Amino acid sequence: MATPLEEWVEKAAQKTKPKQIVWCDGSEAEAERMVETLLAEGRTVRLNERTHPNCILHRSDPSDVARTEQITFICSRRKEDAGPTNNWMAPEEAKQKVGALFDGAMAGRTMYVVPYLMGPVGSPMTRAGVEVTDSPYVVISMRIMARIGKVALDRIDKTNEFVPGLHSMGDLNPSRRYVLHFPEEKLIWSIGSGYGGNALLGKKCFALRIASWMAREQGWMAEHTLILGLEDPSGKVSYMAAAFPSACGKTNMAMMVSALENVGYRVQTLGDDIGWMQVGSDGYLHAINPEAGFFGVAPGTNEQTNPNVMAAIQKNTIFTNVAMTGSREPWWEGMTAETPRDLTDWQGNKVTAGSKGPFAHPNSRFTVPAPQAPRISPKWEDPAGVPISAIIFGGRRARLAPLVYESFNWQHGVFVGASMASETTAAITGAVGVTRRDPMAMLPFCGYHMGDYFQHWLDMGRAIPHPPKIFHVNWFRKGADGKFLWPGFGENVRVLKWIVERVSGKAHAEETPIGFVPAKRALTLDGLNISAENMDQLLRVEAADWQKEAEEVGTYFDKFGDRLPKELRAEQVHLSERLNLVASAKT
Ligand code: OXD
Ligand code: MN
Repeated sequence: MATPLEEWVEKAAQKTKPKQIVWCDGSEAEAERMVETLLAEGRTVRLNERTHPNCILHRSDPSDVARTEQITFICSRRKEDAGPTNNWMAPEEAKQKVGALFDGAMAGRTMYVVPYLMGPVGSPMTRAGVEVTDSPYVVISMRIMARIGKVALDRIDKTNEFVPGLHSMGDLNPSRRYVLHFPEEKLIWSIGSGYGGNALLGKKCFALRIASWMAREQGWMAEHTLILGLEDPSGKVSYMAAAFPSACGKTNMAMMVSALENVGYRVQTLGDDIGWMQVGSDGYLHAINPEAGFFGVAPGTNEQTNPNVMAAIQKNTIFTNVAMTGSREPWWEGMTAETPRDLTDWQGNKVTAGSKGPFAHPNSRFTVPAPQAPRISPKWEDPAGVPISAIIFGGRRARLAPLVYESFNWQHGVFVGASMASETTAAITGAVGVTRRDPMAMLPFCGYHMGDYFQHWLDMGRAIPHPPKIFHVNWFRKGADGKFLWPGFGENVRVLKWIVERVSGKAHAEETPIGFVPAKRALTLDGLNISAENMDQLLRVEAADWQKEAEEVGTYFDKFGDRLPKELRAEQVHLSERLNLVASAKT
């Protein structure tokens, strides 16, 4: 008798009509065959075997270079369950409309069946998925980003539980491109794109949108967070999860080379994009990284900003849409001060004297196995996960937010996350510096009504006997001269040190209307050349600016109607009141 998995694959094949079906085992030999296929297709080249062994460069279709939020839908039965922050399509309509595009979509192509695990083998937090796809690029990318093949099949055979995902490149026409999630069925359909976040269905589609829905049903959390450990001089490691919007430096922070290494503070990497968290038997919130690799943005990455990732991507790495030097090495803007001569751009064209950059696509990527990170934590695959002491929210705020502040308690911390915002960069939209609210960095990834998501956070707080403390950081505050006040990167460890010392009750802080900021001299600044004036500006809380912010947050919250938890409205009102008190004390 056919298993549920075999039946589902059979049905997918009847619809898409591939010429053959290949079940993937995840082996090296299989990956090599996929690479050969890609090379023959002409959009992929091998890189320099001596400097970059087992590395390839894949050039995607020029219309298919980024995650596309406009064509991403939550197809819940009731529209209100998708909420005001998601696109919604009725499940029957979606099945009809997009089902028609899948009809015969794989004719003449091979259908690859990729069973995969999100999470370490043997962890109770791990979940299984199966992606069928007609893209060999997707197969080899999934092989890095998830645990694929026999380990996953073994688990599915035992449990018959898996999240099915149907993917086809379709005809790559943007007007026939859709990424659909059916949360009640726990099903994903994606057609018309081969790009990471749209096509590697284990990542954003499963591990965030579908998983966030599952997590609410099952009492856990699926979040857009990096996970890192900070080792102190005694060897004790404290673990933290940090949620920042895309392009705010999660990969750099997760792989940071600490500026305080010489005094015994080292950063260990566990994950750079997604954290699944559950209350452990010890009463702490435990996190696993469901992924097995890093799919990072290449431009701007260099020996100064992220030496660890530069070391990691020397072998076994898939580069997508980067430029290539004359000696077949990958290159992107920001890697070196000078643009190399004899460069080929991300579309495969020779760069000539008149060519205009950027030569690597601004969203070009590396896909690298996590164990290649030089400081990968010995616990990164621990089935029990790691206990989280601090959750950190953050964004890009040129003016408003101090370098770091601590929320008063869990409920206030949820308010801090819910009201989080980041200024857009030129790379994201035309309008630079526009503040976009991005609650918990989940705006494009929460698979259900955001008001219910806030409620789930509040409920989780009550369910965790030893909840993490919640902080907010801002590496991007600027002075009057328009320059960043804080050097960032490896120096950020100074802030992490303060956070850990707050958790253990050792560090001093000053109470402000928005939360606790470091007291004078509470941050370790030894060896850092920064003026007292800059430090003052970095930690300043301007009541008038924050009053405006509180009002804007109030208006933003109106969007969630009666699904906004009343506790969050109360937090917003209390913030205004505290700010008023400070203002009236001054006059
Ligand atoms: C990502 C994103 O690719 O958040 O991780 O867009
Ligand atoms: Mn991300």
